[in-house]
Formats: sequence, structure tokens, C-alpha cells
Amino acid sequence: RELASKIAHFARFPQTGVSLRQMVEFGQNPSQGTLLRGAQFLHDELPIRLAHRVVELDSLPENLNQMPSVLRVKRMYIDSFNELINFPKASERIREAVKEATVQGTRERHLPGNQHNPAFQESPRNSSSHWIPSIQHRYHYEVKPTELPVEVSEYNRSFVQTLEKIKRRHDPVVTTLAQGVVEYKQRMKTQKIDNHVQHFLDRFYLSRIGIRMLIGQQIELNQHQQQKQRQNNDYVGVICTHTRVKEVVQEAIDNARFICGDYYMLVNVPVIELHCPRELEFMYVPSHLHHMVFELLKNSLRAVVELCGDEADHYPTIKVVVAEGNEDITIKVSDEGGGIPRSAMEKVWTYMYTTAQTPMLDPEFDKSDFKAPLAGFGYGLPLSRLYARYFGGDLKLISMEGYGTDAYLHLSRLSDNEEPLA
Ligand code: W6P
Repeated sequence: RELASKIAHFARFPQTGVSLRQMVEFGQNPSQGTLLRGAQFLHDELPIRLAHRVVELDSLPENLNQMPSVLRVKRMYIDSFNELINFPKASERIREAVKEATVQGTRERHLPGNQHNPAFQESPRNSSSHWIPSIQHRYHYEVKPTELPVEVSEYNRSFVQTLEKIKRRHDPVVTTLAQGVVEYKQRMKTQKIDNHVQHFLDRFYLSRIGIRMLIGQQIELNQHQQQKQRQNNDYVGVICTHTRVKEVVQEAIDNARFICGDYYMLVNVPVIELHCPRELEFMYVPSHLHHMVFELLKNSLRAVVELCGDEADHYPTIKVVVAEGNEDITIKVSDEGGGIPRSAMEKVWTYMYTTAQTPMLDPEFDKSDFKAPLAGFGYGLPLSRLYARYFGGDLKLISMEGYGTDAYLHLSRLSDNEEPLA
């Protein structure tokens, strides 16, 4: 069909990665003109990324790509793709106005070489990277709002509405796809998913993190511009330029201990010791950092409680050490929860099952009895590793069977890594 060929067409273009630093340079004090350039970048880039996912979903093994839940996910990607390519391009008048204002803003700042800045050239399809300024060109994006016609902010507002709708549509993607994997395993009568499917899911979820990051930035930047309430200077969209590591990790510790005590109905919750340079801060997305550390801690807590029993009056302390290097900030979470047998290490990273649906399919299943496991062998660890890799970091586990496990969360401080786009 016509749509199918459009998708095939867009999927042939390479995806354009953006680094954390580029997102910050771009989003500092955005004017309506800057926001328009952001919208144009996303208008170019998102259909390409979505098309890649549709093609990949289609090329999954026969039994998987026809699962109802997989088809539902594909439908979401197609619908969003459609909305974006049918969204009007910014009019000539809008583009000219932004271009004019941008050039003027640049002249005022006496920055050399703006004629040769690729950011000023018209966009050939697909090379969308030039919408994103490099560090030395950041001032080219200063635009005087008064010089811009009202159509610019109207266009921005309308595009953000489309993005919000798309973001909401894709909220259930992880659980829907997970359901598809469960159905697939039941049909194939296996507990294992093959490497091919595993790699597909890694790519797919990593891509989703990137798409949602870009959409989320654009939405946040528009909202802040609108409200003109940039009181907290540390935030550029959802990125905090001075993420205080100790604060976020302590928050994750408190939350994980609370959840754990509640889940196991503990009188004594295992102690978690934190060693972290007090003033350590770096550029990151605090919600990502919290998410990853929280996930690791839940795993450690579970291991320790299940080793010692839920009525122990003493548990081995879990230790969190934060190290500040030039390249990386590394967060080590150490537990003495008995470790993982070497043969089971790989399983930790596979998309085994999610909590809800397996018991749901069981006729004996009583909803009021059901307790989702606190942690382990769900999607938490593989997704946390993807969050780490998204900004150039990584997550590794070292286990001593019979003793405990060390998790190493490496986070890149350089922030120049472009998004990994498989
Ligand atoms: C365990 C298993 C695990 C996974 C991830 C992090 C910590 C731990 N501890 O026993």
C-alpha cells in the first residue's frame, strides 16, 4: 500500500543521534525560533526512527510478528508515523521569519562565520543533524521573540500537542510487547527467547528511550518557554545540568527500603550504606539515575532478605559506593545476598516475563493474593542497562556465588556520546 512504501522509504534514511550536551546547548533559554527549529528537527527525525521500528517489527520471526499484541504495538508506530508526516511543514513565512531573526541575533553577538554555519542552510531531507547546534554555534540560536510573527508560537504549540498525543499513545508499549513475548513463549513451549529476539528487544526499547527523551525535551522546553518561569536554572527540559548524585541516590535508597519493608512486611529493613562525595554533581536526567539505582537496590534487597529470611533481626549491610572519575561516575552496589550462579548470569539480562500476566492466565489465580515480585528476572535490569547505555554508560554485574553480587553502574561524564541507534 501507499503507506507501506512511505514507511519503507523513511526507513532507508539513517537515524540521527543527539548527545546529552547537544540537547543542553540547544535547550538553554529557547526562544520560539529555537523551539521551531527543534520542531523541524523532530518533524524530520521522528518519522525516520518510527519507520525503522515498524520495519523491524515486521521482520520478527513469523510466530512473533503476527501476535495480536505485537500488531497492536506496530499499529501505534504506524499511527504516529502517519500523524507526523501529515503534520504540515512550517510555512515559508514562518521559516523566513525565524531565519531572519536568527541571523540578526547572531550579528549582534559578533560571532564569525554564520553564513557557513550549516544550521542556516535549507534542510535536505534526512540530514537533520544541522538543526542541532554544536557548542561553538550556540548563539546562532538566540532569536528575539518580538521579531517573530505569532504564527511561529502557534506552530510550536500545535506541534507540541501532536507530540503529547504520540507520547501518550506509546505509554503501554513495554507492557504490550512483553505480553507478546509471553504469548510467544507459551506458543513455542519454551522459557527461553532466542538471541535474535533478545537483540531486537534491546534495540527496540533503546530506541523507545531515545524517542521519548527527544519528545519529552521538546514538550518540556515549550512549557517552560510558555510559562517564562525558568526559576530553577539547573534544568534544561528534563536534564539537570547539576544533578546532585548523593541526593538522588539517597532518595533511591529511601524509596527502595520503604518498598522492601512494605513488601516483605519487615520489622527490620536491611541497612544501605552510602559513600558518595558530598558535592558531586554532573549533567544527567535525575529520573533516569533514580530509576537505575532504585532497580539495583531492589535486587540487592530481595537477595539479602530471601537469603536471611523475612524475620531476621539482622541483615548484611548493602553498600553503595560512588566514585568520581574523569570519564565516568561509577556507582557500585554491593550485597551479600548469596550471589548468582555463573550459569544464571545471562538470564538476568533477558526479557523473561513481566509480573502481571503469567498468573492472570492461570484459572486458579486470585487477584487479591497476587504479589508482584519485588525484583528480579523482570524487565528492570535489562531496561536499566539500556538507560545507562543511552547516554554512553553501562551496567555490569559481578557475582560471587555463595557470597554476594556487585553491580557497577557506569555513567559517562563527557556527555558527548551520541545516542546509540542500532
Ligand atoms: C543478586 C541478584 C542481583 C541482580 C542485580 C543487582 C544485585 C543483585 N543481587 O543477588
